Amino acid sequence: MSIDWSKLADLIARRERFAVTTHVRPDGDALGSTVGMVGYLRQMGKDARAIIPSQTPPRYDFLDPDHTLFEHFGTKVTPEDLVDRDALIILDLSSWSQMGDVQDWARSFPGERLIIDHHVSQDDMGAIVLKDTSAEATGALVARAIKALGGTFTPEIATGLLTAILMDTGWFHHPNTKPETLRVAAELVEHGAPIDGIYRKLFERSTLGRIKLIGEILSKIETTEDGKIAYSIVTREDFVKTGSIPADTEDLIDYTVCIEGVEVGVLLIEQNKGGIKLSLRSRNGIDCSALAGQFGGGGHKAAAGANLPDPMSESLPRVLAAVKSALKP
Ligand SMILES: [Mn+2]
Repeated sequence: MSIDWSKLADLIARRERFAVTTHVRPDGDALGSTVGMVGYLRQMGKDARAIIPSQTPPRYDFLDPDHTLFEHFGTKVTPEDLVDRDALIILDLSSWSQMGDVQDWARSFPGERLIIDHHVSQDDMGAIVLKDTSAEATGALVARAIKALGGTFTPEIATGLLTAILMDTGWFHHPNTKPETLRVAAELVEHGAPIDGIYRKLFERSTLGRIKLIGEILSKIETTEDGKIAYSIVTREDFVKTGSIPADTEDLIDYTVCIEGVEVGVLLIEQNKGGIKLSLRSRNGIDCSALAGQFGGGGHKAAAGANLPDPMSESLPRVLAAVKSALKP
């Protein structure tokens, strides 16, 4: 699938003051693609601001070393501060619910909206939609857009976009990794993205709390259905006991599918505000996006998630029942 980027070029030509936003609990692709898009808009002489709906996880602070780029909606920036924006670019999401606290402002935004995304699930968000569900990362789409429109990869832009691609491909081991992924990554490295530095920043700066949280999750993993389903849970008590925070759970779902024979991995995380964050991973073709959809969530075929309103005691059996029926031929 290749996207016609002229709609993005037209929007950039028509508008001057951009807000770029992404999803709640932003990951490497969300933040990295935001760095790339804001960098490109500024390169085009535009006024561009990065509006992030949740606090930036500390492990990604290298993407904004001076703390001048990411503006946290609700604390650092309010809707009143954004009345001059005339275009909104939405990255790495296609459903209102993924916008968190930004949702109300974005819904009533009077200017033009444009979405760049690779997720399957989709709401009608009244936007120009530039989507490729076969793309490995939104950051890869932003990289292709910048190339197509004749922009330049600065070291900052290259670092953001490479981080996006690395995280959404699992550092090139997920099946979404294609020859083209490696080519664009090589180009980003040539333009100053430090792949070794990015690795150290992301994976060799764990807090003791996160490492202890990994221990909790591993010690609680169970399998069922002849080892085809592996699941674990994180309770609020686990955060307190280990000294970790909810952002420390990123990627820990991956341990569930490390076990031989597991086809679906499930992780349920109690949220501080109440309710449960569900993460799903699959091997052998089970559709996680459809499974998450049963709970009002979405995502990709091999990786998806949802927010569940009910407590662990009700949510866990309900999710496991849904996964079991998805396994049935
Ligand atoms: Mn993504």
